[in-house]
Parts: sequence; C-alpha cells; structure tokens
Amino acid sequence: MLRFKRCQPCKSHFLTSFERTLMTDISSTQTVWFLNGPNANLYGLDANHVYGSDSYLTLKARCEGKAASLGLALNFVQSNWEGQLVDWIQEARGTASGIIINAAGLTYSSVPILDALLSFPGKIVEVHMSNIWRRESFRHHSYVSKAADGVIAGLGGDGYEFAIEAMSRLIQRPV
Ligand code: DHK
Repeated sequence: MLRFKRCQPCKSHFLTSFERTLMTDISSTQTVWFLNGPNANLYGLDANHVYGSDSYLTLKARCEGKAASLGLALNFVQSNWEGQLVDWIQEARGTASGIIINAAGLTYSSVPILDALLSFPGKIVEVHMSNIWRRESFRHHSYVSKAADGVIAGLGGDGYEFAIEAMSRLIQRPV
C-alpha cells in the first residue's frame, strides 16, 4: 500500500511522488573525498608538463563537474602536510563512501597515510597524473596501493575523471 508522508511543518500538504523521489535522491547522495598531496597545487606550472598543462584549479573544476554529472558530492582538497591528509582520511570515516587519493611524493613513504586508509571502510582509488612505473625506481613502490581497490596512472587529468567514474561504479555496486 502506498502511504503519503505529511510535509512538515505544513501538515495539510501531502508530498507528491516527484517530491518523494527528490527527497530520496537528496538523502542518498554519496560523498567522495578526492585527496591531493604535496605540490599538487603547482600542477600546470612545471615547464616539462610532467603533470599536464591543467592548473590545480582547472583540475578541481573538471572533477567537480564530473562528480556532479554522476550525482556524487565531491570534497576535492589538497595539502602539502602529511598530517592534514591523515586528518581528512579520518574525517571521511563514517561520512564518505569513497576516497580517491593522489598522495604525490608521500605515496612512496607514508605509513601513516597507509594506516589511515586501512582504517577507512569504504572504497579507495589511487590515482597519479604520470605513469609512475615509467619513471624513477623510487616511484615504483606505493604504500597507498596496499589499501587501494584500484589504481589509475599515466592518463593525466583524464585519469582523474576516470577515477571518479570508477569510484561511482564501485560504490554503487551491490555487495
Ligand atoms: C605526483 C607527484 O607529485 C609525484 O611525487 C609522484 C604523482 C607522481 C603523479 O603522477 O600524479 O611521484
């Protein structure tokens, strides 16, 4: 049997099916954090364009647009500080469905970031602008990969959008 909820505070108004659908959609919007590590704020500024020609703010806008098109709420943030990244991962616990992370140089050294990611119950996608396996050998071992469900590397800003698409599929997939 279909029951109508009374609208608060005007109790005389019954919700239309469109309003109920809207309320369901709003309440089920999933949040994803997109964490960027040290020096990501400089993207687009290096002469060799190892990390593409998009500025950090252009990348942020691209990612926010992609997330919005998939109905996801995206927290796209950057810090040069390891502890700040750990704090954000902890903040995501219990409030976010997924974390996409480019820990940049901390990828190859940070046990604290790995431990924080291992304590996160949702999905994790690791992303890199460059193909880290085609670069220096010290970039070939990622601590983040130990916690990640998947890794995307070498596709520049497009890879960031693919990471959001992948995350959307991961968190909507029935378990
Ligand atoms: C970004 C960095 O800043 C480097 O320290 C990593 C990664 C690679 C990237 O490709 O996005 O080694």
